[in-house]
Amino acid sequence: MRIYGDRNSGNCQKVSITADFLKIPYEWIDIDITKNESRSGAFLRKSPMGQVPVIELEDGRCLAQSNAIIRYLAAGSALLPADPFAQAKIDELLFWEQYSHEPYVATSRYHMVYLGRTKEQREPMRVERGEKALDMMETMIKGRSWFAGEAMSVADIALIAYTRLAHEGGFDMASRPEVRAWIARTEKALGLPPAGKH
Ligand SMILES: N[C@@H](CCC(=O)N[C@@H](CS)C(=O)NCC(=O)O)C(=O)O
Repeated sequence: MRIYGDRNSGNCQKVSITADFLKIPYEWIDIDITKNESRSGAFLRKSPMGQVPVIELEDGRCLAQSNAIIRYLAAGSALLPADPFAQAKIDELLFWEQYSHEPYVATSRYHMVYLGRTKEQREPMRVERGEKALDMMETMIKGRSWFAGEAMSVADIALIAYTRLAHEGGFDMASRPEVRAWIARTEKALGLPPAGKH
């Protein structure tokens, strides 16, 4: 399998974290999004969506969208239980992450890390909604170890990717002790070095 990605992108990190945890071998192909490499003709033939991550299987089939990819990689493993309702509860969080979290937390980070904006130059609407998403996580994880079910799942991987990097987007996690404890727990379970200030 090949993973086309940008190492600094949380969406791409979801894929390498899942593959590493499940010991799925892969070749990593760097795509520099700042040079529009995901919009080249060769890349668009793999995925017309023109974004990373994309995986390419040995038979040439390609799959885009980080959460679709990690769900595919995790099929049959402990990260994705077989029970349909348990899977749907995981999907609930994967969709929520993409609609209510990533566009605000990840994009604010993108503006600061990739575009070099200051914290003050972030878009107020994204900051407000990002803060709301992080508060929602604090509520959801209270009294639980993992976001879905009784064990770590792909939902935790999808959510940790940008949450552990939220400080790089100007978000202060001090008022979210439950989320900080979950980040530490999940990083440990995944064998990840701590991402830092949370
Ligand atoms: N919903 C997509 C989002 C992918 C995405 O936004 N990728 C960014 C990097 S994090 C990208 O490729 N940006 C370059 C571009 O859009 O040209 C996913 O979860 O994979």
